[in-house]
This record gives sequence, structure tokens and C-alpha cells, in this order.
Amino acid sequence: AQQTLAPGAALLRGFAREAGAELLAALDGVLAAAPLRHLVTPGGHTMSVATSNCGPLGWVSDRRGYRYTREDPLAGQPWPPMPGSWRELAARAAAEVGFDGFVPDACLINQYLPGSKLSLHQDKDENDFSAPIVSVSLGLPAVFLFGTPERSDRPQRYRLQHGDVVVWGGPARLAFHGVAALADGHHVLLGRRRINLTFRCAA
Ligand code: MD3
Ligand code: FE
Repeated sequence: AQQTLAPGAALLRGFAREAGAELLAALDGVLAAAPLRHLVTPGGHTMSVATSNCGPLGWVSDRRGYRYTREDPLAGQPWPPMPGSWRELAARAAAEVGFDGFVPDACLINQYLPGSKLSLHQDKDENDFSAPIVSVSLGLPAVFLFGTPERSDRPQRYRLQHGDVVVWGGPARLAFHGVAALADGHHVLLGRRRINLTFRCAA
């Protein structure tokens, strides 16, 4: 079942549910190589969400700005490889809504603990806005805020649950979006946290 949130934004409810445990089996290895960290924004705020990356490119932020890098600045090493099961799931989801041949070169991993949130923002550090972004929600549910390319438009709210996948392309690609403070809870596979994977074509 596919729900259209806006032109270009397709919610695939439960698309990653069956693969969820397999996706999570690869998570610990990725995070052992590139640990989660709280990035600092150019404005000097420390993000409440903890992040890491895998794949050829990874998204980072510091006082100098936002950018994609080939190395994890913590390790001074390339980001760990993107697990095949992750890349294949993202490609299947993209193809489901008409984006054939989606080959992401970056996967951003966001971890939310109770109280973590992500303020309204646009994703525009990628070179090619014609490629979609695929997001996979795992663990605790979150309230996702989905606006328009105009910051002042009031966002719509959607509850994203374990296994939900969203494909953001076309006119939705530059929409403002964010995540409300995570409510406490317990998830059988992830405990008191939410993990979000976003697959991008950054180069
Ligand atoms: C809509 N992550 O990492 S995923 C991010 O749940 C980010 O961790 C959120 O926003 C999270 O940048 C939301 C959904 C998402 C991701 C990218 C988008 C929605 C998007 C890009 C354009 C429009
Ligand atoms: Fe984003």
C-alpha cells in the first residue's frame, strides 16, 4: 500500500518490516567502525540526534558548515561500506515508486533517544536533486513533520513506525521537514530508541 503525502513523496507503510531484523543485524558492525556522535551545527548548537554514516560519502556538520566527506573525521578513515541488504532495500523502495536504478552513495544514520528531535530543515547539500532520498524508520515511532519548499508553510504531521519507508523525490525533494521530540517507549528490537536510515545520491 502506497500513500502519497504530497507530489513526489510516497509513504510505503511497513515496506521494511520483514527485513527489519536483517537490516538491524548489520547496524552494530557499521557503528563499531563509525560510532554515533552528536554533531555541532555551524551556529554552534549540538544536535540532540546522534549520527553516523556508511557508504562512499558521509554527511557531517561542524562550525565550518555542512558537507559530505569521504572520510569519517573521527577515525580519519573512509566511512564503512554500505551493507548490501541496506542498499538493496533502498533500491527496491525507490523502484516501487518509479525511480529505477537508484544507487545511493551515502547513507546517513540518525539515532533518536527519548527527547531527541530534528528541527525543520531542507536537505540541499547533495549535488543532484533529481535523485530521490529514501528514508527507513526503525524502532520507536516518531512524529514526522512535513512541510513545503516554503519554510513558513505549516508542516503536516505523520506518525512513522518501525518498517515504514518514505521516498522523497521530484517536487518534494526540497520540502522542509523535521522530527518532533521522540516520546519514550520500548521497542522489541531496538529498546528505547529510533534509528532512521536515509539513502542519498550526494555526489
Ligand atoms: C523530505 N532525517 O537526516 S527522514 C535527515 O527521521 C532527516 O531522521 C529525518 O531529515 C529522520 O536529513 C527524516 C525523512 C526525510 C529525509 C529526507 C528528506 C524527509 C525528507 C528530504 C527531502 C524531503
Ligand atoms: Fe533531512
